[in-house]
Amino acid sequence: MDGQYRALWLNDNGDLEVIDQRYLPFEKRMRVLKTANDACEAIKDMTVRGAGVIGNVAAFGVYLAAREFADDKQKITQVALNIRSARPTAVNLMWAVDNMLEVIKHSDDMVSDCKAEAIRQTDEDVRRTQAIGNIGADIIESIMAAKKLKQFHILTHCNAGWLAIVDSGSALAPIYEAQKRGIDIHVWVDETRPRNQGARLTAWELQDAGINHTIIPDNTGGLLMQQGKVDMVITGADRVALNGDAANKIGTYLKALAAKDNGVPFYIALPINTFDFDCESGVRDIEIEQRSEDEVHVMSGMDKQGHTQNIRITPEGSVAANYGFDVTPARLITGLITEKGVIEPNKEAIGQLQ
Ligand code: RUB
Repeated sequence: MDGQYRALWLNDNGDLEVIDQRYLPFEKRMRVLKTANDACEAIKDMTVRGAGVIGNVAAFGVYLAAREFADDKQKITQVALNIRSARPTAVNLMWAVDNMLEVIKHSDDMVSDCKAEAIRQTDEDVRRTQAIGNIGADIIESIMAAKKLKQFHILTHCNAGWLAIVDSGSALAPIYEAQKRGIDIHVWVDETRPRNQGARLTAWELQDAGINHTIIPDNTGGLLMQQGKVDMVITGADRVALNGDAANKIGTYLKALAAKDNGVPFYIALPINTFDFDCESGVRDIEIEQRSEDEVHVMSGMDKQGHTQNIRITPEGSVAANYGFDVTPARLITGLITEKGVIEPNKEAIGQLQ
């Protein structure tokens, strides 16, 4: 499993190597994860992020545990459960670890079986994102035909590209596919405070792919929608409940409200393993990660000398709140673009995917 557009791969020593996303877009630095604890820390400190990739790194983390603790099933299981709780909102993490635990339960050769299962899960994501790309690009084409557009303006929030899920992303997959089909596409990229996954990661991906894009402060989307400058909003998701409510990066909900008010289609793109079929109501039940307030107080960037600097942007002593995600109610979502087609955001349609 290698390839230009993967955020993780096994190196020649059988260790997991990942792109350290904390240094992008200024530096493409790799980090080698040799132990299960390395994998767990990489998820916690956001060396890797994005629901899909978090799940993949967790699966390989369990393989690394199998390599470390040989035949000690109990220890491997305990370490796996620790990885499972590294971040609370993205359900792909729990899905991936639960599948690994199932393999462990029935395995006589845990190293080889865990490795095979982690590779299988990751390769499966590649097929999922390709299908999402095709289905999403069909939607783009049909909106363009209906509105007789020559250029298509699409707004996205956070990063749901190949850095988030191998190897063409969820929300960005239709954009990559549209580019392949020769569609003239322009992307409004929400900066996505406080960690700026949009400004740093989505912009980096789109620039690398030669896709026309404009970075906008998070509060700009509503104005652009009022002015008719957005033809579609598309984001990824970290967990979608049985009733169609969708958790994604903080700020997504406000974009969905603005889209509804302005008649702009609002789509969520996700692989089936981002559904949480046990969660009846997303707004009521999805746990929202709260992160350190330092992420709000301190910004990092590159100075004129090319050195990464952290600077404080708030008064010393002020308190900050840092909710990582919000939940967009199903009633604001036009459709859920999955590898199995566009699903209506309601219990009847989602329940059939189980
Ligand atoms: C990432 C985020 C992304 C989804 C995309 O948040 O909200 O939109 O994870 O999911 P963070 P996918 O950067 O805090 O992990 O992996 O399916 O594209």
